[in-house]
Amino acid sequence: MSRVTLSRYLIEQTRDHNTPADLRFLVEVVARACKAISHAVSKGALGGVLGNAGTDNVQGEAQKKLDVISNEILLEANEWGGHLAAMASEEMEEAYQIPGHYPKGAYLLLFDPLDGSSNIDVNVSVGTIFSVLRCPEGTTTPNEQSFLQPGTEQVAAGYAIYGPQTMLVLTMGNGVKGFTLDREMGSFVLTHDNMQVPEQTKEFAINMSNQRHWEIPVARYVSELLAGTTGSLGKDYNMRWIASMVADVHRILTRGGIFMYPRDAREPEKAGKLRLMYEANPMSFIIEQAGGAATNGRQRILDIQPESLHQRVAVFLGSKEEVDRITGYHHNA
Ligand code: AHM
Ligand code: MG
Repeated sequence: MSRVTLSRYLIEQTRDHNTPADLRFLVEVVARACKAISHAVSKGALGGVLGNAGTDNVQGEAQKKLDVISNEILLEANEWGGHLAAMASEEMEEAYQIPGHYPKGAYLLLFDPLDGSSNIDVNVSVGTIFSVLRCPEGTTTPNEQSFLQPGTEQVAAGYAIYGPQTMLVLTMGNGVKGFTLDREMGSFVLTHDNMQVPEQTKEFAINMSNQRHWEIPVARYVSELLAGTTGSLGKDYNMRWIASMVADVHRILTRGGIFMYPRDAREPEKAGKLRLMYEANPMSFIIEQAGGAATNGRQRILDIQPESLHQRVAVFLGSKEEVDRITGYHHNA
C-alpha cells in the first residue's frame, strides 16, 4: 500500500468525517511547527539551544531556552493563517490575541510548547502537547473565559514526541493515529494506524520521591503495586518514570500502563503539578480515544469545568482496570 502522509490522512478525514477544511489546515500548521521544534531540539549544544533562558514563566518555573524558542515557533506558525481566534500557552500568562492585521478564525489553540523540558539538557525525550477548542460563537476578542471549556469540547488533540524518532500522535475524535517523521522527505507518515491502550497492565509510572507527601488512597494503591505477588493484586509490577509526560504517555499508548501525578501535601493549595488545559485534557482525550481511562482520582478529567487557564489537576491515566482501581480507592477513602 502507498504511504499515507498526514496531509493525505487529513484530506480523507474531510471526505469521510466532514472535518472542516480550516481544522485540517490548523493540524497541518501545528505539525509543521513541531517539525521546526524537532529540528531545534535535535541540534542541542551545536545549535546553542541548551540551558536556561534566564526568565521565569507564569508558574514561577525557570524557562529553558528551548521552552521560549518552541513557544515562538508555535505562535509564529499559527498567527497568520486565519484559522485561529486566539492561542494560550503554558509559557504565557495571558491568552495570545491574533494580531489585528491578520484574519481571525473559528478555533482556539492551547499548547505546552515543550513538555518535560527538565530533560532537554540530558538528551532525554521531550515533546509538544496541543489541544483545539471552538471559539464560542459571537466572540470576536476571546478572553480567558472563552477558553474555559471542559475537555469533552476538544475537537482535536495531540502531541509530538522528540525521541529517537519524532512522532505526531493525533486524535480528532475517531481513534488515535501515530505518524512518524520521515526526515528525508520532511513529512509525517502514518505508521501507527489504531493506537490502543491494553486494558490491563503490569507497569506503573509515578515520581516515588514524593511518596511521603501523597494522600492515603495513592499511598495504599502504590504499596499494593510494590507488594506484587505477595500482596492483594497478586502480580508483580514494573516501574518507569521518565519525567516527560509525553514520553510516559507514549509508552502507555504503545504497551499499556498507568501514569500518576497525584496532588500532594508539598503545596496543598495546588490540585496537582500538571496543567488541566495544556497537559491533562489533551492527553486524556487521546487516552480515552485509545480505549483507556483518565481521572483526577475522583472524576473523569474531561468532565472537569475549568476555572482558570493555568489550573492544575491530579492525573491518573492509562489502562482502564488500574485507573478504575485507584479512582475507586479515592471514592472509598
Ligand atoms: P513541564 O511542562 O514544565 O515540563 O512539567 C511537566 C512535567 C511532565 O512532563 C512530567 O510528567 C512531570 O513534569 C515531571 O515532574 P517531576 O520532575 O516532579 O518528576
Ligand atoms: Mg508540561
